[in-house]
Amino acid sequence: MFGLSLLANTFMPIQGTNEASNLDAHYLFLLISSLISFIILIGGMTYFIVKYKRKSATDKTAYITHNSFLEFLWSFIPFVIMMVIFYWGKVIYDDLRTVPENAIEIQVTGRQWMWQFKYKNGYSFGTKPAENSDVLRVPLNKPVKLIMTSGDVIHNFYIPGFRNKQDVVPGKYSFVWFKATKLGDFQVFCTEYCGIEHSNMPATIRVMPEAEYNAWYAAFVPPPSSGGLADQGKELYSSKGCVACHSVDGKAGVGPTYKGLSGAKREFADGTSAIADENYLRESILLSGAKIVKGYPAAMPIYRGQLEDEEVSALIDYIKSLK
Ligand code: HEC
Ligand SMILES: [Cu+2]
Repeated sequence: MFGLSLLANTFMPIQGTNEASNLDAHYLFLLISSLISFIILIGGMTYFIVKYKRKSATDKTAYITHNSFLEFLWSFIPFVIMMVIFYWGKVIYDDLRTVPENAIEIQVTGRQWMWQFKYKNGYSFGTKPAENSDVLRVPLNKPVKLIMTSGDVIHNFYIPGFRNKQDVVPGKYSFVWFKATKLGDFQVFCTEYCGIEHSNMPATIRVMPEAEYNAWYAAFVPPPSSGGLADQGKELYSSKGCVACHSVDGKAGVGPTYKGLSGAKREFADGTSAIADENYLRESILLSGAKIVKGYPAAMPIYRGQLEDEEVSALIDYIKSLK
């Protein structure tokens, strides 16, 4: 496997994560096994065409109907190869979809035609020069989770160096996670055609030594008026009236408490249940009627159209901070 990934590294973009090396090895295995099958198949066919060409009108070939052993072999061997490819792919896929617990979370919003990033400490920037343009700083060897949504159409967040790619869809959250294993700058592309300036919305991810990153992160002090993401959420919790029905200390009010809500299993009046992840919280806030928590009245107002995307993200971050 290691040899394969090393070989791939000679003609593929630099491998910035372990996942990138694993994916490359898998890709090369696919490529080489296809190539070998191709040579055996086409080579064999050509050989037989020449060897058993009908040489005269009376020339007759042997009357052969089948060969069970050969037929078994050419079914079973490809089957085994396919299962190896499948299982190997599943292991890599599971890895890409399972975010480590301690991942640093950063909010990402795709817009026509730029990316906006927001850190937990409240630091935010866009990729267009006009508005405080910056690079996305991340520490080396630490898992990072990007929680992504779109302010308009579907975009796609692709980091070739990490082999990580995910649609960014308006109205819901999607994510990518990575643990960068190489220092340096990595390019991000939008890979979902999103309008006339589609090719003009790149971003850069800068992988820094951990200490350097931590110093940079700690140096940012949010203006007193805004605070970090969760602080903004806390502010909205009062100003938007959530406080009237939701407690943050575990006591039930008109609605359930926020304490311990994030990640918990929720049961609904119609007998179904779900885990309170970001998409669930978002739906609960914007379209409260969609799922009614068991034991509570359908009393929550609909906030769709009342809250900006950024405000929803801040509220969710606040709820997540209430362990
Ligand atoms: C008038 C009272 C009321 C207000 C105001 C209100 N809610 Fe609710 N909320 C409820 C009730 C009742 C439920 C449970 C029934 C349901 O699921 O709709 C609920 C459910 C929720 C849930 C799902 C909770 C769970 O345990 O699964 C979330 C998240 C939520 N509200 C967020 C908010 C936010 C954020 C605001 C402010 C922007 C807000 N609510 C304002 C009454 C309210
Ligand atoms: Cu785009």
